[in-house]
Amino acid sequence: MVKSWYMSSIYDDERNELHLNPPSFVTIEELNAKTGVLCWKFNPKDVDENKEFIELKRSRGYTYEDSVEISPEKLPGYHDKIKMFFAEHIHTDEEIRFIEAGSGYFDVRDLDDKWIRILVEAGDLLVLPAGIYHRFTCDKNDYIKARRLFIGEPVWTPYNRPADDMEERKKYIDRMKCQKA
Ligand code: KMT
Ligand code: NI
Repeated sequence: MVKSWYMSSIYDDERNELHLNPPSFVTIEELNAKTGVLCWKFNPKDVDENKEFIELKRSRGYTYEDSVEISPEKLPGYHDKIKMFFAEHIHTDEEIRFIEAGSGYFDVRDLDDKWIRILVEAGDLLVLPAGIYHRFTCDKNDYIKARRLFIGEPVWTPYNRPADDMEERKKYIDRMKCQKA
């Protein structure tokens, strides 16, 4: 299962773990309550035969999927893309990633605007809700292979912060505040 923790805001290399001192871990239940992020674990070797995975895709409407490999050798335009991934942004739809191999960090903001770092590894399925501020970076191993899932025709457009006036951002905030109350 994913590990997550509050991040230090002082760093020179985003590929480090960047714990606070002392570290402040976040359980997956806390992560969901604070941000709406969802996660599951599946064996990447037989995920397509896994009834739970199949049912999850069906019930959440994940009809589209493709696969991306991120490493300096495998991804054309790696340096520019990595910069884009790490710029804080939102999407108008869920960002759904199933990690097939390798590892990396998704950083998400909680409602107090603090960064929570999520380490994803092979077998993790992560769903970032529409409208959540987030970013992605490889870790020191510089390699991740992920399946991208989507509800219907995929839209990957990132809207860099500030995007507070966007409808999906407002809806996300309302939803999270409701859940908290
Ligand atoms: C994204 O949208 O940030 C990406 O697709 C890259 C990360 S996938 C592990
Ligand atoms: Ni994104």
